[in-house]
Amino acid sequence: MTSALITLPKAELHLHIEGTLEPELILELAARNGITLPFPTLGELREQYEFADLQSFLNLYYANMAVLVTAEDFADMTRAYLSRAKDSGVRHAEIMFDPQAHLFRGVELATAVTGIAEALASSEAEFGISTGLIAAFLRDAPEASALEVLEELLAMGAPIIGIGLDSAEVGNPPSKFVRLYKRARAAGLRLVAHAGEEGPASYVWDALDLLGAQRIDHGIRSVEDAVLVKRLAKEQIPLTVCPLSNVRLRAVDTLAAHPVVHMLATGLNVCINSDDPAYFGGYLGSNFQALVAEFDFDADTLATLAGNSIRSSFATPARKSELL
Ligand code: ES4
Ligand code: ZN
Repeated sequence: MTSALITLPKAELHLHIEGTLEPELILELAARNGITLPFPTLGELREQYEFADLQSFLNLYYANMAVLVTAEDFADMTRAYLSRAKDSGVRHAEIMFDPQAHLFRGVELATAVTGIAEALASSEAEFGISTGLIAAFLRDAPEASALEVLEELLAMGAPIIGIGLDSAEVGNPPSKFVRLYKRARAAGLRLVAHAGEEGPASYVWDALDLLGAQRIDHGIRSVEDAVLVKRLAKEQIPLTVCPLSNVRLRAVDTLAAHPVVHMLATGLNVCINSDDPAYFGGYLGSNFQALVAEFDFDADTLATLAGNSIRSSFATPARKSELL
């Protein structure tokens, strides 16, 4: 990444903290916690990082979480991300975590929350990155589970700014989570949702109209519906696009075939994000670099993408104007 691209202030708005677990850290944490992994060497583990679709990635992503046991593990993972994000010129990060994925394997909510929150608390001082934490709910689990976990997060005073919806999209439409989003809205939380990654454009409509999502994670399949594109452009709904993720999970055939250029040309509010950077070939800088290499984006386009990320964030107005 050129120094001009690094110094351009950027916000990362679509990032799963569990997706930043690098293979080296996975092995280190496994050793620290006395856990035997199905792929015990770096070489064997790395061989697993070829994905046919979203589900094949999720299988490895959930399996690798087994090494996260103590609050310190969560804090170490989060600090490692912030350090790498800083190298990509990230100045503000809204970080998702999967509370249910930890609960379901017997790790208490408080362990995950305190560990992540501890690292985030020193992020501005240590890395110059302001942060927000978003609890993402598993759409392939029942809504009742999500509601229960949200109540628990609220009761413990977890420092979350919003909720999201992730995991296996197809067959788990936004309509399944109307009560969850209603409850989160009543609690004053911000609302985002994955939609239109592998799922159809109708899921994007439903995330907006049934859930009240303020931001759409991915949203790339929106381009299949011209009426939807018009609406997204008119309302400037932020779409957190993740180019390397889409290539690695085969949501697009090649980067050259990625709709990001078309999305920008139709006036959509697009920003660039790394999603699960330890799994998809790189952090925010690598995503920008890949776009520059493929599409030869000029300085104006890069400034638009970076500016969109800041404007679409939930940072305070003061922080936004500092970064714009
Ligand atoms: C995810 Cl790329 C992606 N899509 C849906 N859910 C996820 N959880 C973590 N990464
Ligand atoms: Zn995602």
